[in-house]
Amino acid sequence: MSVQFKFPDGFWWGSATSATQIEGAADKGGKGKNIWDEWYAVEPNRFFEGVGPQTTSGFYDKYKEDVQLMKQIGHNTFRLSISWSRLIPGGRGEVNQEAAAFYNNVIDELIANDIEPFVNLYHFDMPLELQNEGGWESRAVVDAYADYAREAFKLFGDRVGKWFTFNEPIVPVEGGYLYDFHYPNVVDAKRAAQVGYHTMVAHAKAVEVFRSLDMKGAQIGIILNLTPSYPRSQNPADLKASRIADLFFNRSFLDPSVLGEYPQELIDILEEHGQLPVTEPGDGQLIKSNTVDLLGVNYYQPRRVKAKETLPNPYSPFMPEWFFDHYEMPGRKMNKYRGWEIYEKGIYDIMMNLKENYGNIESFISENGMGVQDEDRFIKDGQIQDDYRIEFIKGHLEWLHKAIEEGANAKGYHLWSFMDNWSWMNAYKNRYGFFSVDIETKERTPKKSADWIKQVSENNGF
Ligand code: BGP
Repeated sequence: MSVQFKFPDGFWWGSATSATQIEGAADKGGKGKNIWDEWYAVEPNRFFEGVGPQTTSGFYDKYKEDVQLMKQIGHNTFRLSISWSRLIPGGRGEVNQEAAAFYNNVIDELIANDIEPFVNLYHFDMPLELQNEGGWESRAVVDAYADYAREAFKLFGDRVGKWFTFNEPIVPVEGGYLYDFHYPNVVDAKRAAQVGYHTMVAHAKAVEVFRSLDMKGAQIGIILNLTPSYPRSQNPADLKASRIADLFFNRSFLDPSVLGEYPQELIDILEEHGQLPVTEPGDGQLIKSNTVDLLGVNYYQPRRVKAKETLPNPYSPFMPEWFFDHYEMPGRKMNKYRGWEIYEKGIYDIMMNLKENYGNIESFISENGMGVQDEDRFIKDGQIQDDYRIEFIKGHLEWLHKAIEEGANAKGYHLWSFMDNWSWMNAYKNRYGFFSVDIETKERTPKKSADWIKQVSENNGF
């Protein structure tokens, strides 16, 4: 078979998941409650078809089977997250030994099957008790997180070589404190800025703890969802709008975690509008001294931006949208199920930006994927024929390949996700997996893309 797009030796082929979305057993094994358990208990109707985080793919009970499936399709790497409220119920204090045993078993099972575990410490899942103390608005929670990270490093650090502090830290800021799609459903930009800032401090503290321990050459990183910002035109007002959107949604985490500093223009905007978060002496140095080794990039869609057509009402509460409007580019390609634009070249633009402006930091695509509704429609010969997903992945891999050829330091590609799973408010609406999962029986069935990725991993290209 001739391989047109060949990837570098040792390229990481795999997929990404998160604890809340795949484990299930939300009230088993001594797990404490997190904000998803609570929100579902309070407002079940906000979740698609009323399905909550108790109903997932059942990885807690089926991880051995899943590791075999990963192996069958050629994964050499796999991302999971640790559930903080499972490992340390309540968020502080004693480790739950049942949870430690569970994660030990999963990690050992992966390694025994030549799949390198990538372990993420936080994927949107604040323990409820800590949320009740103020969540990321509280400085004490930042310290609790650093203690939790220390426990995890000590428990699993002898075997895990790739660690991540956070997945998409901007999402809880947007969802929980700006746009009402995560608990605690606050809409307040100043509080959002505090949450974002404290998350960054928590991240830097965890990196500091990591570097104080003997981690046997392991790397530590962060996973950011980068949405390249494209202006409607090259006129100065559109360019400025696009630059500001980029500051808020990409550079607010990218710059401090990779370069050790917030962009001055972002600080100036927040200061001018009285939105700066509360800081403590020493924070700047902490962030500066604890930049990451490795960057995970989640890429789904770009952001298209134009200058505001009308000035914001000066009496309305401050929002990032004071500075830009979204723009629907005519003719853009869409994933109509998720309502997200598909723009494969975005992956190349991100990688070139990292190369040129972020010291060519070692990176990988830590999530990319296509959520589709009612995939059973596409069953033929007993298999979901998800050619659209194969095309989607190929399109992105081609641009990733080009970036690597031009010197980008990209080491791998993880699909979101290994199997269909519970996707927050959308629950089971959009399916993302290489494997479909029957919600009732938990039976896994490979889609056509599973067979395809096996070939790709074996050939290290396509
Ligand atoms: C990312 C998250 C994942 C996953 C994915 C798909 O933002 O890290 O947890 O859910 O998006 O998005 P959604 O589930 O909203 O369709």
